[in-house]
Amino acid sequence: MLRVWGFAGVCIVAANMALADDIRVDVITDDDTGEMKFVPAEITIQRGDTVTWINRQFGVHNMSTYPDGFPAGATGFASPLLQEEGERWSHTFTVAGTYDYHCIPHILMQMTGRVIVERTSQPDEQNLPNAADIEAYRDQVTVFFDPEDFIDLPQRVQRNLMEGTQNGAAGANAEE
Ligand SMILES: [Cu+2]
Repeated sequence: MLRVWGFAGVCIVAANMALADDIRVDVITDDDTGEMKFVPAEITIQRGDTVTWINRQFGVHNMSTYPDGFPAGATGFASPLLQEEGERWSHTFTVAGTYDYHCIPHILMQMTGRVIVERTSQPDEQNLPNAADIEAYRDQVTVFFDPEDFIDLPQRVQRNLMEGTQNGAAGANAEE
């Protein structure tokens, strides 16, 4: 009887240790429904925390912030492609605010996620993409989509692909 108790105690300690600082988002390809998703799609963490995305089965995915999808003063991210089961990628968040990201190959399947670091951002606190941000994003998207097909992409993606139409800069274009 004592031995059984001792064994159970060890298991509980081990489980708690594994959970500490283990902030995980599963990258899911659901073969039954055809759904591709990040689970959980939204998480709230603290500054300094590291999030690890884990590909749960074979399937080509990545995690990229929209150029206007992270707080000004922070850096966005663009992970390499994950493919094999168990492949993972981590990012450490040091600036509070909202980080909206998506999987570039599955833009059309609305494979999106959000990380909130301590609190959500006000819209005017988000990064105002410059030409270099937009060019880098364009490079990511054109790996999977022809520029002539950009018109079919979700609005937020299109907005981020076009220089000079961002937030404050929109006024200049509105005069056309
Ligand atoms: Cu994907």
